[in-house]
Amino acid sequence: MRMIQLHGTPRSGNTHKVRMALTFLNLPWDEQLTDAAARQSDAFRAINPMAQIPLFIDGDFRLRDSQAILAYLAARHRPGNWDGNTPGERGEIAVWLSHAANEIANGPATLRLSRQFGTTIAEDQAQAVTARFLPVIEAHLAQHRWLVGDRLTIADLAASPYLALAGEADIDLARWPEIAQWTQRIAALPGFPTMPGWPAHPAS
Ligand SMILES: N[C@@H](CCC(=O)N[C@@H](CS)C(=O)NCC(=O)O)C(=O)O
Repeated sequence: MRMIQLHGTPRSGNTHKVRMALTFLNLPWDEQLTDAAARQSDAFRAINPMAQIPLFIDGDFRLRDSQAILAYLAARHRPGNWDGNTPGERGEIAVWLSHAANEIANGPATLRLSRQFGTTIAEDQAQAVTARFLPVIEAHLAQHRWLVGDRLTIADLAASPYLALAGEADIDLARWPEIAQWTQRIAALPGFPTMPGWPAHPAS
């Protein structure tokens, strides 16, 4: 049987978005460890000119970018339920996918890169983006159990990993209880694939 290939690393939150989706969809896949050196290889650049993970491959079909891969998997396997049943839901999901690729990537995920991987970052800028965004999602989650609608969607899958990993970015989630509870709620879903650094606690 043809097997999905996922290029990633165990500590890549972007890869974990796809790992969660594949697990919840019960789709078998092979994970190809693609560390920094492998990402720079000619062989990998030939299949992903951005030289980034995650990269999703299913036969002749290749897709890069975690948000794009989630959108593809939802459209293919959970249309409506995971990517919005109405134009309004689709728009709201797009807001959170956009936050995942912008504020979350440039805020908490960037802070984590400096703490965990020694990357040189623009610290003030990453702190400012984080300080602007966290109160917005905290207030939203105080009113909503899931980011959009009354169920898990790809908005939750895209936005959650780097917020669950906030401790590794020196962000104290005790200050953000709604975010903390939502990441725990996701971790409590049946079959949730664990990730190093993602605290596993019983969810409310
Ligand atoms: N927009 C991309 C960003 C992917 C990304 O930044 N991946 C990181 C690992 S989590 C990476 O490959 N970094 C190496 C690099 O950018 O050179 C996505 O959401 O998948």
